[in-house]
Amino acid sequence: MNIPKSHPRFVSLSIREKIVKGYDNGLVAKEGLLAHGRGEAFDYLIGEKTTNTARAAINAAASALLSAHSPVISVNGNVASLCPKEIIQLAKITKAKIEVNLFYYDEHRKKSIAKSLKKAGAKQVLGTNPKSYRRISGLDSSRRIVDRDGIFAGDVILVPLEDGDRTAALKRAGKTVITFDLNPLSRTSQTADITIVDNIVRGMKLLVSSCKKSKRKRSNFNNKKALASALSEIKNNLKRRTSIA
Ligand code: PTJ
Repeated sequence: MNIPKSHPRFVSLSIREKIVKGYDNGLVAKEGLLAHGRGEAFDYLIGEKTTNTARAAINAAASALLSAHSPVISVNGNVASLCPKEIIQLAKITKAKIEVNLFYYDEHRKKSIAKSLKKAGAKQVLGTNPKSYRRISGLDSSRRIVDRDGIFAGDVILVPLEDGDRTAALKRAGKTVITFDLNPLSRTSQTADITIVDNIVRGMKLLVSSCKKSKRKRSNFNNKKALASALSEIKNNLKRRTSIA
């Protein structure tokens, strides 16, 4: 659909079109369309802009990625459709590996995602070679299958738009977990070490520029405090916009 730039919801509708295109191109799962709708609702609540709390989380994530020994960016269908360019830029700056890892398991979709990322400039995309498959213990979903040279061996893992089970399993495996999740109440948000409560479309761009500026410095980021602050930002935003809140 050709959305006129003058439309008041142009940005949100354009992002929606990216997901629909990703679905049409075989990258996004049907369920990914629903997940996107949930994200849209939370984006509305935070005011469709990057909050101060999200900026602090982005800077902490940049430090963690730059200090990592073996960072990995986990990519699913929604992420591949929404920000392919930024995934590749981030991987380059942080020397991170890119791995396709799906919740709704589908070998064909995995390969399509890897192909699309390579087309966008990725040199190597892990996660499609069965000989390299390893299992993360304590996880029943297909997300337990990871690449020996990627998530399995990694120490700092960026898992955007993730489900809570795997975040917990990755933590149990001793990894530092960074996520993008617009819902500060989700299990992933609550379980990760660093939760960026922002739309990945905005946040990934900022994460890339923060990595460009950042030095490897320790950050004393506290995720529980940041999530409480994200909820306050939602409350304050609602108060500003309504007289009944
Ligand atoms: O491609 P697959 O098979 O790996 O499936 C990917 C989805 C996203 C469908 C799968 O991981 C899933 O079902 O995720 P959930 O459990 O719905 O969680 C996705 C979370 O991401 C939700 O809390 C949404 O609010 C949030 N979210 C959705 N869109 C965005 C987002 N967060 C940041 N930016 C977005 N654009």
